[in-house]
Amino acid sequence: MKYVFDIDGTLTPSRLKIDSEFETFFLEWMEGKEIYLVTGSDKDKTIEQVGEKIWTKATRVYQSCGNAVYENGELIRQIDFDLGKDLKKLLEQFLEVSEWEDRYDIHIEKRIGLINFSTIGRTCTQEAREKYATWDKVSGERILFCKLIEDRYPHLEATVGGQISIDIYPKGKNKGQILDELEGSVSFFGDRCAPGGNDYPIAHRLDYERMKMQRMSVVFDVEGWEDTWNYLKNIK
Ligand code: M1P
Repeated sequence: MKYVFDIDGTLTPSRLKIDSEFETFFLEWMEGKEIYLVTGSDKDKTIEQVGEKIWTKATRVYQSCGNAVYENGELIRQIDFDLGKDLKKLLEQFLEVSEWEDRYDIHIEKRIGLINFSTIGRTCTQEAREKYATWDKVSGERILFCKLIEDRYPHLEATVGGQISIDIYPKGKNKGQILDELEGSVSFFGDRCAPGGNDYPIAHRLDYERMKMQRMSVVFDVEGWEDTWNYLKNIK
């Protein structure tokens, strides 16, 4: 069995460090198992969150939704994706029309194979982040922006990942792509498994392949890292 874990909201609170007791448990739990991490985030932020030990102990780490792949701490593969002038203009228009007023820096972040966009800005405080996330649930801003991007650029995909931002990448270059190189049974843990979430492509593909009897799989649609921990206590 291969175990695949999303990070924000699944192994850690969104954009925060892993709980230290859970870290100790998880490091022991990883022993002798094939563990894969997949996140929209980049390497530095992931290490900041789960720590170097978990990051290097994992069999493979898929950063930027699988568009930058690391093994034993080494980058083994990546795809390029440039923010064109036209998309940049559209994202700037989003910043102009958004009704969210409390703004910070870094609205457009270029990562390997992925662009991360946030109205509030990546440097926002934890408190502002929580407020935006609550407002976004009601206003549906991020879902709307994703739809507008996909309608205008059919060759791109935009998904809601964590609390404040959206991830944009070439169509098909989503988390589901990692299954192309993972043969056999897979257990996946993610907190954004509903349509529009960045765990959906992998959860949906696993469900589909299970129904078609092409692969054995279990999808754990978790409500947070505590939920993941509870499931793992029963998996030896
Ligand atoms: O891994 C989930 C998401 O985590 C962050 O989201 P946010 O800052 O919106 O909470 C980002 O790194 C995002 O790219 C990533 O998908």
